[in-house]
Amino acid sequence: MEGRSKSNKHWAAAVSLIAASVMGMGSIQAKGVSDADIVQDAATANDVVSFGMGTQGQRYSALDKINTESVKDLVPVWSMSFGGEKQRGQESQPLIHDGVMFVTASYSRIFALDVKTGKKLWKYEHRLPDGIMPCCDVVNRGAALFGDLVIFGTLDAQLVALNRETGKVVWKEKVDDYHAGYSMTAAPIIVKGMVISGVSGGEFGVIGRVEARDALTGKMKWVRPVVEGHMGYTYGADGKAKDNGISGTTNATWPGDLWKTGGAATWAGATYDPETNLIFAGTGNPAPWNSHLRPGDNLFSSSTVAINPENGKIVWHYQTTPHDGWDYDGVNEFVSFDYVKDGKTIKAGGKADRNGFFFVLDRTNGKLLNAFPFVNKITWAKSIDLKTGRPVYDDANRPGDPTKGADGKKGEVVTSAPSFLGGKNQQQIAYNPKTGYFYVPANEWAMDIWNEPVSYKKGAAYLGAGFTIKALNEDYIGALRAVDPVTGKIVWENKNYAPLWGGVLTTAGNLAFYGTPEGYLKALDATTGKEVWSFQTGSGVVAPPVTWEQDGEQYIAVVSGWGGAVPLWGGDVAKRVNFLEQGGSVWVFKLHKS
Ligand SMILES: [Ca+2]
Ligand SMILES: [Ca+2]
Repeated sequence: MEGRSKSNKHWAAAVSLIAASVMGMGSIQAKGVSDADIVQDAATANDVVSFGMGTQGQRYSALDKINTESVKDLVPVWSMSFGGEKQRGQESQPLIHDGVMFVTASYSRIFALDVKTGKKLWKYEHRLPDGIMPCCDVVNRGAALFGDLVIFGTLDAQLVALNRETGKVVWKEKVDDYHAGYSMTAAPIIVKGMVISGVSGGEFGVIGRVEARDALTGKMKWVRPVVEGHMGYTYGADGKAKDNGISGTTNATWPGDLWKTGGAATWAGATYDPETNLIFAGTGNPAPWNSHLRPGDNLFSSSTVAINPENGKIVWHYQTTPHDGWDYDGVNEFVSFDYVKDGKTIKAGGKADRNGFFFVLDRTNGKLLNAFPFVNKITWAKSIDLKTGRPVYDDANRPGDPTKGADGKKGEVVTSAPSFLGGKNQQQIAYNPKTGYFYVPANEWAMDIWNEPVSYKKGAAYLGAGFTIKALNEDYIGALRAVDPVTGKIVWENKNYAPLWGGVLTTAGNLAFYGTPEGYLKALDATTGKEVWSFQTGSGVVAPPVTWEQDGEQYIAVVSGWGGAVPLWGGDVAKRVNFLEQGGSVWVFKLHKS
């Protein structure tokens, strides 16, 4: 009887959806990717319709046909080149829906490919103007799907929505002025029919913010700046902006006018937790880098900010590096998970911060539950005080004030670890609920850093700092680490010569997949860290792998193409890895026998 009544209910729901679409009522939910598809993405194996393989960002799949035993039979099915002379860093996560892969590439390109054959269905190349100013290579991290649209951000700070079947532009919105240093590299996410996006440009004194637009039309719903002092807005049907409250309290944590060019770029986008109905956006460094110009915490820079999607207001924030002086952007993804301690389950989130500490927060209120180092060397702080939630600074290790230097132009040089490229940077962590571990692509490196005088000039680098990055060890920089969020212990590690720059995928098959700049896609035993499979993709992997099921078979896909921030900013490390070759392709794998 129960089965009968269930199917009746499904039938009724289907009829009402058809009716709604026939009558032009309701949204486009009956066709293409719906809000429900996105909210359930982590639980549905036959598609990947969100960045993070679920908006909570766990990058976990319950698929286990590919496992520690069978993975030896994993072979390539096809590979497709992004072509052209435009290679450079490929940091994109593919999306999979209805047998089609949507994958972005360097220079604001996107491809639609048949997932079983790699056949190109369409390609869109955004026309980029001269004079774009991406700080850290011409990368893109992925698209969002909603209804019949595929939506992505471009290097000239636009959002573009294409018809997923034809690749034709449906809407295009300018987000901001690329002449002022704005660009977009993050994958947008979809929350309740809205496309949620951030901005890049923290090295140019932009204003970090989170925007929500109607995903079907591109029209603004709200904007929330993440630099204290700036007004947020909501937008009515007429498109007119309405004041929605200032973020924070003007000048409470910023001196003078510095908040007007305060940085905190939201360049890595956001995650969304349907259980608490909160958007978690990471924010970048306060601008400029020279911290002596801006005494105070400089909210909401270098933080995780929780935003209510219904009204665009900040519900809580947690600042991982108050008064940052090292370019420790707090943009790294905040991943929702169940934190089980002393028999109690807490709705928590985990974040492997650029500053070298792993933070566990109560995701309902932002309270600190645990914090511990996930790299071997941290110089800027001695620890994170679990009572106050604040770092215990080592004041001697803050780069000096240039006005106190011998010539008034260069502050005291300090050696800081991690380097500003971070204990972890854009390469995404994964959480496996079966092992209870987070998998963190970590890097061990330091930098000599010093401060210099600087003033804001539109479109010019706004750092007030000089630096050089160096390795800490001869034999490795990168290390994939399994960390236990409860004990704060590194359970195992697998070292890598070059710095790791690609995200992680973990599965119920007890595997952790990740790529290396040396070109390998690897699978490790998720419990022990032992390598069980690897494949050479022909160029460095700096992107996160995904998995899904197609016609009963489990597939893995990853993008290959060395680049990103390391070759551009890496100093001694860039020289050390200058043997790595560029590329630009996507690889798809499955078991050759099942
Ligand atoms: Ca799915
Ligand atoms: Ca930065």
